[in-house]
Amino acid sequence: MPLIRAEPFDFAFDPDSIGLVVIDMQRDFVEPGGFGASLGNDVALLRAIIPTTRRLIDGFRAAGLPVIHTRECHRADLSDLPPAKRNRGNPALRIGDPGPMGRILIAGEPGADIIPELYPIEGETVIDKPGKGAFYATSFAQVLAEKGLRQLIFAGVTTEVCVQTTMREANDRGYDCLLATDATESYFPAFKQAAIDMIRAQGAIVGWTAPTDDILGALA
Ligand code: TIU
Repeated sequence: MPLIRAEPFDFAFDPDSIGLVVIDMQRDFVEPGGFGASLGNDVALLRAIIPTTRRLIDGFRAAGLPVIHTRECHRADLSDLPPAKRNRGNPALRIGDPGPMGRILIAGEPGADIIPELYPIEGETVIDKPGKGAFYATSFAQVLAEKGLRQLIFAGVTTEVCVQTTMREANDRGYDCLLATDATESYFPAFKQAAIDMIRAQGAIVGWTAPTDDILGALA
């Protein structure tokens, strides 16, 4: 089996069962005026990973391997938005409120869509998810089974929230998970580093980590 040079040790993979999962690269998280900014965050930090994530996506596309995208968003009637989530904290705008990019984190609104730089191409699956994890209340597990995927490379935002939650969900379901360290970002650099450290600690207790160049090198 081919190997990705990774931490805490090399990641052996089967090209027939590996896919890329790009988490929540939505305008609402990486552009001003969206959900991330409404929580008081500096979105500029997240934009730095766009070129690397693009290279990773291009590498999977060139190798003919699946790319799956997720979007954190809710129905327009908010029926899948628990009050506990809507009311959390003291944001400038709550989920469902009108903002400069349409209603915050609502499916179909411009802000909830994936940024143009990383937009899915025809044939790529997009999973809309009401939670932080991609398995909760979605068809994600079914899509992975249909595609025969057992090994998942992760990119996207934010490292310690939706990315880590989804990796933990996947790990418990028996998937091998690897995080692309330079194609993920947090509003809090210390949290990104802590998430990376805790994912690969204890002999890859949640999964592996590797930079994009090492992932692409192994695919090629
Ligand atoms: N706030 C934050 O860091 N993240 C989220 O709310 N969602 C995702 O991580 N996608």
